[in-house]
Amino acid sequence: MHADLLSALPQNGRLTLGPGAWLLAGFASKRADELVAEVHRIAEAAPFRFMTTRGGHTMSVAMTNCGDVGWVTDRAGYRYAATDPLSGLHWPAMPPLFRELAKQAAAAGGFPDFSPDACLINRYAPGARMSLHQDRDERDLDAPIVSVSLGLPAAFLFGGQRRSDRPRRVLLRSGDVGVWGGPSRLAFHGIGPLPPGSDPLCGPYRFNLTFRTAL
Ligand code: MD6
Ligand code: FE
Repeated sequence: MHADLLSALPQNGRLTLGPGAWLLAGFASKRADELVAEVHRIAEAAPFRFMTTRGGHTMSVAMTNCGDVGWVTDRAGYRYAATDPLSGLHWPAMPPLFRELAKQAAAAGGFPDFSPDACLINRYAPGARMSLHQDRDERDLDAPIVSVSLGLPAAFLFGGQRRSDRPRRVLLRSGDVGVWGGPSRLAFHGIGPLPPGSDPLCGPYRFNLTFRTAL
């Protein structure tokens, strides 16, 4: 692991990443096994797949979705879609546990009225990464994003409002939950290449659930 990672965060502590952006350490730990079981159930109906960007680049992170709409990308660009382009069927429903956890985390981060309609599920294998980006495909940018990490640890890169702002690095561990809104809602962020490892719950993977109000 890189020496500059902030890894001294106490279990159940909270770290302020920026104005309106919090990391709640271990917030989801107690339910992690149930969350992972739900991920596997969702992936039976809507399998993980490697999507393509508008520029024709295949992403290294495999993705699926649950909820009323799901985030998709292909040669036409990024958007939210009510159906899975692989099957033409609606995305699997958001499990009640997902919704409850996301609402509780948002409330703990100061956003008491969060009502997510979309959950993007990312699966990282060793070497998979997500380059710096902003989440700006949602209609209501006043709503926060809640992000749940499961499985192998990864380096979260948290930058500023400009792509050129040098990001800080924070270690995301299984059970950590990010709550992210207000002035930080459009901050650039990404995930560094996943180091190899074996997690008792997720084996060779890291899963990330990001809850949004998209519609
Ligand atoms: C990930 N997360 O953790 C990717 N976006 O795998 C994100 O891109 C993200 O964690 C917005 C807010 C929180 C996030
Ligand atoms: Fe993001």
